Formats: sequence, C-alpha cells, structure tokens
Amino acid sequence: MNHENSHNLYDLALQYIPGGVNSPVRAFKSVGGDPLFIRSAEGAWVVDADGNRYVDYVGAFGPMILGHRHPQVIAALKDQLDQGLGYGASTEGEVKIAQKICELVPSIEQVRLVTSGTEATMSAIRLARGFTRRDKVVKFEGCYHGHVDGLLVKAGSGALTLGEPDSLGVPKAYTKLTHVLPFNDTDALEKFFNEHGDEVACIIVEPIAGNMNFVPPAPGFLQALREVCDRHDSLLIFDEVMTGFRVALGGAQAVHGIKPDLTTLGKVIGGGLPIGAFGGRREIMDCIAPNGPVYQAGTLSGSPLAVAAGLATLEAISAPGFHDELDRKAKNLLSGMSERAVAAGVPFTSNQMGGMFGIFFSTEEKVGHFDQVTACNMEHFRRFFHAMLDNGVYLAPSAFEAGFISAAHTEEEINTTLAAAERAFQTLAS
Ligand code: KE4
Repeated sequence: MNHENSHNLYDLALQYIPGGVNSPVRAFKSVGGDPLFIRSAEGAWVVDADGNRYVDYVGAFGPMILGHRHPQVIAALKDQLDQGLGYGASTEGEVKIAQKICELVPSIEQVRLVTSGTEATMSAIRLARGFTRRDKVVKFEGCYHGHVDGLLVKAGSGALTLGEPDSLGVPKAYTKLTHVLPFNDTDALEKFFNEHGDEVACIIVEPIAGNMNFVPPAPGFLQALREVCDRHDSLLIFDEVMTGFRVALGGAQAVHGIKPDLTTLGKVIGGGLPIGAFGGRREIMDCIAPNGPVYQAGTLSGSPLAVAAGLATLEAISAPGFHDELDRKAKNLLSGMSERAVAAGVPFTSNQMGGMFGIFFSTEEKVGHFDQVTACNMEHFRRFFHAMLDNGVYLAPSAFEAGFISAAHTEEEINTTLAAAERAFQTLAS
C-alpha cells in the first residue's frame, strides 16, 4: 500500500502539532511506523489520505456505533445546520437528549452535558467531593478516565498505594489524594476501605475496563464496590464514557445489575461530535451550580450539533435487537479470528460484550487482570496490527485499546477481516 500522502502530512504535522497528532494514541508510537491520516469514512470503512480503504474497528474510539455517516445522523445534522451552530443558550434538543439518557440509564435521574469524557469525569469527581465533603478518590490500575490531573496516577509500589503522578506537570499534591488499587482485587479493596473508607469521597471505575484493552469485571467485583461505598457513605462512579450504550443499551451497569451513584458518558451520545455527560441521583446532581455549591460550566456544553447527532444515534440504537445484532457480529468475528490463530499455532484469546471487544496475544484462556494484559506478546500485536493494515483492516494502534464493531459491519466486512487475519496470523507463525 502507498502511504506517501500520509507520510508527507505527518512530516508537516510534526512542524505545527506536538508529536504531529492531537491525541497521543493516534501517533502509532506503540505499534511503530508513521500514523495514517484519514480523509473520509462511510459505513464500516475509512479511507486514508492515499485512497487506501480499511474496514474500521476504531470507530473514532467508540462513537461510531452506527457506522460512519449514518443517514439519520447526517440528516439530523443538516437540519440543525439550517437552524444555527450554537447559541450559548438552552435548546429543546438538550432537554430531549437529557430525557432520553435518563430513560435509558435508570441510575441517572438528572444529567449535565459537557464536551468531553475528561470534562465529565473531572466534574463528577468534583461533585462527589462536594457532596460527601471528603477528598480521597479511589481508582484502579489500568483504568483511564481522561487526562484529569488527579486521575493521571499510576500505582506506586504495593497494593495500597499513594498515587504517583503519571505525567509531568501534575503536582504531587493533586495525586496524593488519589489511591490506585488493582482492578478486580476485592481483597485489596476491602483492606483499603477498612483503613480509609470514611475519608473516601468516591470510587471511579470503568465497570468494564476498556483502556487496558478489554478486561471485564471479575464475578462479584462490582457488587463489592457497591457494598464498600454503601458501608462508608462513599459515592460509586461508573465511568461509562466507552461502555455506555456500547456494550448494551443501558451500558455495563444494566448488564451487571449494579446501580452507581454517578455515571459519566461520552462518545456514542455525541455520534462523533464533541460531547460528554455526567449524571446520577437527583439529590447529588442538585449540588451542581446553579442550584448548588459545586461549580461546573462550559461554553459549548450541549452544543446543538453534538446533541442533534447524539439524539439521532440514541434513537437508532434504541431499535429492538440492535445490541443483540452487534453482539452476534462481534462473536462471529472473534470466533473466526480464534480459529485462524489456532490454525497458525499463534497463542490468542479475546474478550467481548455487545459491540466492544479486545484481542490478546496471550497464552491465557481468558485475560482478566492488568498483569495478564501487560504479559501479552506485544511484538506479535505490533506485527499483527501492521499485517492487518496492509490487508485493509484498521485496528486501534495500541495493544491497550479496545476494538469497536458497528451496525454497518456486514458479513462482507467480517469476511474481509477474517481473510486478512488468516494472512496476518500466518506471518506470525513464520
Ligand atoms: P475524552 O476526554 O478523550 O473524550 O474521554 C476521556 C475518557 C474517559 N473515560 C473513558 C473510559 C475513556 O475511554 C476515555 C477516552 N478514551 C480514549 C480511548 N482509550 C480516547 C482516545 C484518545 O485518547 O485519543
């Protein structure tokens, strides 16, 4: 494949944009080679700056659950374009999407829109601290909640950790209030809460971890989070920016039957345009300005264009059987990939729920912990990623990212992907 235009664009981008990208994962650092520049997309396909076509499993990292340029989304955007782009005032669309989100996610009684997942988690943490009058926050190793200063924290030594900044520029003063525990480790959770529970404002967790690839909650883990929060009057925040409306219509909380106190959302609810949201119990949300003392604001919050695209997306994915069909397609894709990996003698396993999945070059039967993710054969992933790219399939350029299938992926795209996977696994076997 010819990538000359992408290379030239990247060289130019490096002059004007840090790292040549507007978000680090796009730089292909963990897989090597120069990043692709995408020119257009339609349905399940993206086209790069050199005209090469790929079956797309990045889906803008989650939003494109309907596939690219879905007619209903485009029509809704065109209608809104005829009305205006933004007003700095409330609109009917904001009320409609808030009502829809509250209908689809039972734990959410009220919701505030923002313009990114990071803004949603930052605001939810501030709200939890304001509501509980406490400062400590618990997160889990391998979970990512956006680039919020206090959440850019890596686990220090030992199971119970004082947060260490994971980025220059984040003061230690911010991170010393963030405690990082091992994901899926109920013993470590109980031990921490027995000692510090009454100081904890909230736990924030990806109920299905999608930023250490795809790691589901161990049986009982989410229930344990709910119980320790209830026991210590801490709030439970489910960060469903990625899993919301993606693994099921009601998100991971609907699948696992656990009601958080607050939920953060993003991606799918904007249909590809900039959006985020946080919502939960009315008594908590009442603390947010202008009603309450916890300040939060945003010039473009509830952008009419993002709301139009989001509403059209939520309408479409509410159709009966939508997520069952996504789940069926994803299962077909992954079982086909597993068969081809076995045929090539390549250790491979996967996790999946609804339209979200993770592939692992691992000897484990199933990957269920962060340590098992980091123990995967990363060289195999790198070679597999590029072999798939060379065969017209675009996976997320990192072994720590989940994959996304859309309603636009048909048998044709899945067969194309499996043919590419067969060749890619063979290159690993050789
Ligand atoms: P944004 O600020 O990037 O819109 O959302 C942050 C965020 C919050 N919570 C979860 C669970 C998330 O997955 C994210 C962002 N996800 C990454 C993908 N791993 C976005 C891709 C990127 O950083 O470019």
